[in-house]
Amino acid sequence: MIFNPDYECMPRKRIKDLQLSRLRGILSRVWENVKFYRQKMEEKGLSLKDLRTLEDFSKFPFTAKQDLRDTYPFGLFAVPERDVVRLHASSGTTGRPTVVGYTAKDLETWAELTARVLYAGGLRHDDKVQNFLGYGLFTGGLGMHYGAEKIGATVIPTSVGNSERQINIMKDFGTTAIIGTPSYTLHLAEVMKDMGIKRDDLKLRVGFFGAEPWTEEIRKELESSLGIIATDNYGLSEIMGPGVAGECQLKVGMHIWEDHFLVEIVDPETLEPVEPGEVGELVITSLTKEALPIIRYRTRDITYLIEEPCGCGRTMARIGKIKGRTDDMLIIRGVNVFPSQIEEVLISTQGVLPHYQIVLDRKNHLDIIEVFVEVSDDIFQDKMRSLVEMERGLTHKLKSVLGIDIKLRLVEPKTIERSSGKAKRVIDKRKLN
Ligand code: ADP
Ligand code: K
Ligand code: ZN
Repeated sequence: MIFNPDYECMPRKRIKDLQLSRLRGILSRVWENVKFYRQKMEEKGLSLKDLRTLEDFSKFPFTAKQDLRDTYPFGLFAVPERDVVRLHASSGTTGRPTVVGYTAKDLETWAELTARVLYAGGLRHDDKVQNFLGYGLFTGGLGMHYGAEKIGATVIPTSVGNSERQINIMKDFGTTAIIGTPSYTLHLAEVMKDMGIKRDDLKLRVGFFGAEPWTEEIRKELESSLGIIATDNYGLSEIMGPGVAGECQLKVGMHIWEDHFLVEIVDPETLEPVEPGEVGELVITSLTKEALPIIRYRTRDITYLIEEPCGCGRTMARIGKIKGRTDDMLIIRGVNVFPSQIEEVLISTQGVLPHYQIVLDRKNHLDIIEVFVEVSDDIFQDKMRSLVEMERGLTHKLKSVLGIDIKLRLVEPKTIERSSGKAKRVIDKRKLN
């Protein structure tokens, strides 16, 4: 039932001891090898001797996504570049994505931890697992891939898109397990219906979903339309990628692998720890990462910690469903998008006014992003052709910055609502809760 019981079922006292010794190790590693961390600790008058207990750690500085951008591309790496065997990146402001790296040992750990998540949700040696998370610079596809192989399942790396082919492959290959984003999978379920394929024509039994927020209603819909047990899993590239935490089949919160990650929940305003079980911002420290160790990373994700033992026998704490984010990051089909990325493209384009609005909607379970942009009067009077060209040019530019399809609409001057206070840049029509 459990992939690695020695760790996953460790008594809590031993987990804490292991965390403290690994934390000492990682702190001394970044002190030696990453100027950024050493400086930040010295600024606070801290040295390695100041960590005697796990509680002492709350004095140490936080790390934010901006720190990764400021040190782009490899400034926070703790090993020589030649020891890095894989790079991934997540989208970021123009030209400056967040780059993450892995040593050979990091990749082994990653496979072990995605294997734990997949095993906890029911994946086994005999399964054929179709992975429709994106393969490429995103951590999703390849991250899950190696965990599934480690379990010994047959992996079908279809990656995202090409829905009809996905469904034909499920049917012809006898796929029993699927990995994807909840929204894309709902979309596939709908395409399946249109193709006249019923859930009993397929052999699906389990599904693994993450990369974006989803509700219990979506879970029920996925489970009933596909005939699967659907579990939630959580990860982020800065910490590793998928495999940071995942639900067991009891579906009562995501077990977080505390032998590799130290979790804290803090008040996002005061940055002080919240009471046990209370909701706050998730802060994660990687305890074993070699290439890119991260100290007290502010995930901006809102959740709570459950330390009580789980009915499955795992002793590792759980995090509740992600309730939202503290920043303005939008998640569109699993891809992270900041409104500022869109703004940068717009303001660097001649003839475009700094008035725009982003409208998010959902059609056939897929997120749709539309951008309304005002053009200047003289351009508006000009020939239609130049408008069409401008629309195309901007659409293309945004698509290449964000990596997702986007609809852009040029609109007449003074048609986007002006607000007296903070401009309303985002309208999110994708009802989640
Ligand atoms: P990934 O490729 O795993 O999506 P990213 O680094 O691109 O990793 O995005 C990480 C962010 O995605 C998280 O900080 C969180 O906001 C969101 N996310 C990932 N998994 C989940 C999940 N299961 N539920 C809600 N949000 C999630
Ligand atoms: K994401
Ligand atoms: Zn459990």
